[in-house]
Amino acid sequence: MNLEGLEMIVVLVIIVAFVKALEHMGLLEDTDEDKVEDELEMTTVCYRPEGLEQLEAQTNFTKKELQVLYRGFKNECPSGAVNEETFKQIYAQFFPHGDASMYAHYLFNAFDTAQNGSVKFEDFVMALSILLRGTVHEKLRWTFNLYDINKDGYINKEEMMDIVKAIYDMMGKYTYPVLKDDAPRQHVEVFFQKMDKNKDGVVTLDEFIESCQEDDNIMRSLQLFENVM
Ligand SMILES: *[C@@H]1O[C@H](CO)[C@@H](O)[C@H](O)[C@H]1NC(C)=O
Ligand SMILES: *[C@@H]1O[C@H](CO)[C@@H](O)[C@H](O)[C@H]1NC(C)=O
Ligand SMILES: [Ca+2]
Ligand SMILES: [Ca+2]
Repeated sequence: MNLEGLEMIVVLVIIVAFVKALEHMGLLEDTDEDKVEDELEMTTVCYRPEGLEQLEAQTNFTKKELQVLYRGFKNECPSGAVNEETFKQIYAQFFPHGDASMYAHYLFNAFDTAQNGSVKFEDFVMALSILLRGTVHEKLRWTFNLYDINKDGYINKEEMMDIVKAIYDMMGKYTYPVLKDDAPRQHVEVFFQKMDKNKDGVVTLDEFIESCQEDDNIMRSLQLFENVM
């Protein structure tokens, strides 16, 4: 596998994980509409989602899609909110040969916009709407936010190194045995050569969006999101 291929993994992993998570949540199965409706009505004990109408207006999902998503979400997290541990468990199931805990941690932080350790159904659906149905600009901004671990508006080399290492750990040594020990650092260097236009050592949102839009592979992989649902 060459570095060009690895470049793609960074973007693609999110997609793969999403499709898997959605399948896992039963999203791609047939559901009984009336039953979902009933369950929504009854969910008063622990948690009630904000009006579906409101979410329908805020996201690019139909009411039907939101009902199905809610059902999957509730199966996975009966309390109505996901925590980091849930993310880790879901990812561990899909990357059994590696250690997905760090990647799940970074991904969870990107969903946890309030940064308080819990992701509610509304937050989850908003992020999903951006990733599946948002504009290219919105998808790239979301991805930038995932890589900007300390949320200071810049991606520095340490952050990119942490993300790349987390992806390598998640894939596991057996999946990519040809990778050498310095592969993560090489990958980070290639990433910065491409993205850090003004060579000041950090990648800004503008640099990130501009560079991604110049890259056919990245643009094509973003489009894959659109066919998930
Ligand atoms: C986290 O913040 C959200 C939004 O401010 C809030 O609704 C939720 O209850 C908070 N969760 C925790 C565990 O504090
Ligand atoms: C919904 O889609 C439109 C058009 O692609 C986009 O402008 C908007 O930001 C999207 N909203 C969300 C929440 O995904
Ligand atoms: Ca940063
Ligand atoms: Ca720069």
